[in-house]
Amino acid sequence: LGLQAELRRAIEEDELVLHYQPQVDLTTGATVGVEALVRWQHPQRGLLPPAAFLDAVEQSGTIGPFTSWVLRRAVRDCAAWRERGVDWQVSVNVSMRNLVGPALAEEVAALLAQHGVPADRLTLEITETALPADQGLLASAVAALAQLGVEMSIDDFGTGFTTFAQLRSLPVCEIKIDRSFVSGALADSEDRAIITSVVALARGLGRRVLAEGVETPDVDEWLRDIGCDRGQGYRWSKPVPWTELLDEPARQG
Ligand code: G
Ligand code: G
Ligand code: MN
Ligand code: NA
Repeated sequence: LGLQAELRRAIEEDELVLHYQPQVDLTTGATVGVEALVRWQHPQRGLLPPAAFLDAVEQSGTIGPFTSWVLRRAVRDCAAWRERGVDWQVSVNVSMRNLVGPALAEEVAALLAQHGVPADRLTLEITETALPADQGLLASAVAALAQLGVEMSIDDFGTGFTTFAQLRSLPVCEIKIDRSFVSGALADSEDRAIITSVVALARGLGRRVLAEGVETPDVDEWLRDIGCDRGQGYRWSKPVPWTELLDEPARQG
């Protein structure tokens, strides 16, 4: 069986699983959101990380059904923790192909309504590993989602192709600083210069800023001092099933 056929089966047979990693408000230390990170529970090869299959998903034309599965599961899980009185946002990674593909906003609106989840509890993380073919299509897709009240985030910021013009014009509410700048920031003045500048840029544009790859309390503290809003990383938790995050709330300062 080729990888593409296997992937189609994986989606149909529910072999995919979502792990979640906390996103923490740096001023309070409270978990305010979780990022959904997909894994594939492969019947022969065990639990596979996204790096083992995401390229194949993108190239095989299954990114539509794949992302639909992730969105359905993430919104369903969000409804389940809301039932327990937990008000986390949930962040889902979407590819540029999903965004400019057909009717993502309609699909998302139907899902949120079905599960009674408020639109502002869902964040879509957009990774721009390649420039989208059509800026107009991108702008109207993002506008339609923003109109619903869904939040959008630019993932891996600083490693992709987002222009200042796009940052200014797209109704994106969060900038997510790539972990390559964050993990070793205290030992690297260039990383610190980049992070400080992105935090200032986000503030000036009225956007939220999240640093990913926060591994230690001293980086957490430095980010808080320079006014970064949120953090994500091993400092709080690796990605785990959401029920484990309820059992072990994020460690405090
Ligand atoms: O969990 P891990 O660190 O192995 O994730 C590696 C990469 O895979 C991350 O950069 C993330 O953006 C991507 N990824 C994880 N889950 C999903 C998903 O559900 N959809 C998409 N499109 N990408 C994902
Ligand atoms: O979509 P994104 O690239 O942001 O996905 C997060 C990825 O980063 C996941 O693969 C996760 O396992 C990884 N990750 C999460 N926290 C940390 C961290 O503190 N340090 C490092 N090196 N990787 C992390
Ligand atoms: Mn992400
Ligand atoms: Na990232």
